[in-house]
Order: sequence, then structure tokens, then C-alpha cells
Amino acid sequence: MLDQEQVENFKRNGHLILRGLIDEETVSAWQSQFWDHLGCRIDQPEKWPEKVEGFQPSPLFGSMPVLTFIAEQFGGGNFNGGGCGVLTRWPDTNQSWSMPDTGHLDGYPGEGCQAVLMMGATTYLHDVESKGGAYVYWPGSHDIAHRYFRKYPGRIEGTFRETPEWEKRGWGIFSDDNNEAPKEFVAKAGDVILWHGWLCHSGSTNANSSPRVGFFARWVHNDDAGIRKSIPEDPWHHWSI
Ligand SMILES: O=C(O)CCC(=O)C(=O)O
Ligand SMILES: [Fe+2]
Repeated sequence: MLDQEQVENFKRNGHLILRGLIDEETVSAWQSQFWDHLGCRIDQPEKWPEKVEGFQPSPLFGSMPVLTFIAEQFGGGNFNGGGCGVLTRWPDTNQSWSMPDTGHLDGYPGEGCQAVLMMGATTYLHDVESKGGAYVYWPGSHDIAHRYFRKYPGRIEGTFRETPEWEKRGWGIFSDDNNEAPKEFVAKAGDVILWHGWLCHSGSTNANSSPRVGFFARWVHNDDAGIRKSIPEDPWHHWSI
């Protein structure tokens, strides 16, 4: 159960960092499972495969009680999801590192809207330092998306990508006017960032020598079709916080 101060932080900033949320035994079990799956070790870069396919950690990140309790607390039983996407960013020392210019909102990978994302959670299998392929986010940008969809409710379906403004600014429509500069989620293995589904975010280049293995859990609303029909004035209308 997160306390009032944590909840207020999440609401204000669109994210909340929970250091050490995943216990060390679980992280260490995940590390063994991951490298066993690949048939190599972290100190054998010559054997690292290009792609990581078919790996799922046990226990599944987004289905761990500590996360399902938070989803329950935040969604009042209306958030559905969890699971675990695994996204590995191998070191790419040929590229110079720079902060991404823009990000994206999940839920819009192709045409239209797959589902309105309510909440995401990300953790790392190994520590990630600056420039090491961190998850990058625009603090507080969930408010920009809320204001945007209040103004143009129909565009929740993804048609914001069919506007002249999009031609000029792309995903910058959700981050250019943010009060704060983007930040890297620099973290130890097992630290978790909880993020609002409308927090503008991006991957980033891994210019360090350690692989960035990210675990992603996502929750949508049980009535996804229903919540798309209108955008409430209160940004927390569909939440129980
Ligand atoms: O790799 C990352 O840190 C971000 C990935 C991402 O945004 C996504 O998979 O939707
Ligand atoms: Fe994303």
C-alpha cells in the first residue's frame, strides 16, 4: 500500500520511483533465468545474441503481489494487466549518446489506438547508469496529454497523428511544452518506476558496456471502450486515488 505522500507525488509528477521494490532474491533469480535462457553470461559479450526472444521471468514482474496491490489501489479494481514485456538494449558504443528529443505514449504503436494505457511499471535486471539505455521520461507530461485530449477528445483514437501540428512537431505535442526537461531512469536492478499511461517517454541509446534489460508491465482499464467515449475534466476520474 502506497502512502498519501507517494500517491500525491505520483499524481503531481505522473510517475513514482520505488527504490528496491523488488527483493534481491527475486532479482538474482531473474538474472540466472535470463542468462540461462540465452546460454551465455553477462561477462561474455562475444556470445550475446542480437535478439532476446521468448524470455519471461518467473515470478512474472507485473503479476507480483507488490505490483498487483498497487494496481488495485490505484485503479480500485478496474485496472487489468500486469504481465511482463522484456526489452533489451545491448551496448552500442558506435553511437554517441544524446537525450531523445521526443518520446511517445504507449497504446499507439500502429494506426489508431490499441488501448488507452492507464499505468506502466518498469524495472531493470541489472543496474543502469546514465547513458546506459535508460527509460527516459518527461516528468509531469501526463498533464499535457490530459489537456490535449480534453481539447480534442476524438483524437484519443490516435488521429492526433493526422494533424498539421503533428507534421511539424510529432510526439513533441506531448512534451515540447513540458515544464521539466526529460530525465533518465537511472536505477539499480529491482528499483521500479511507476508511470501514468500518458507520461511521455522514450527508450534511449545504450552507450555503456552493460546491457540494459528492461521489464515492462502495463495496465489498461476494464472498460477501455467506455473510457474513450469522453475525457473527464478530473484527470483522476477513472482512478481511485
Ligand atoms: O526501452 C525503453 O526504455 C522504453 C520502451 C518503450 O517505451 C516501450 O516499449 O513502449
Ligand atoms: Fe513506450
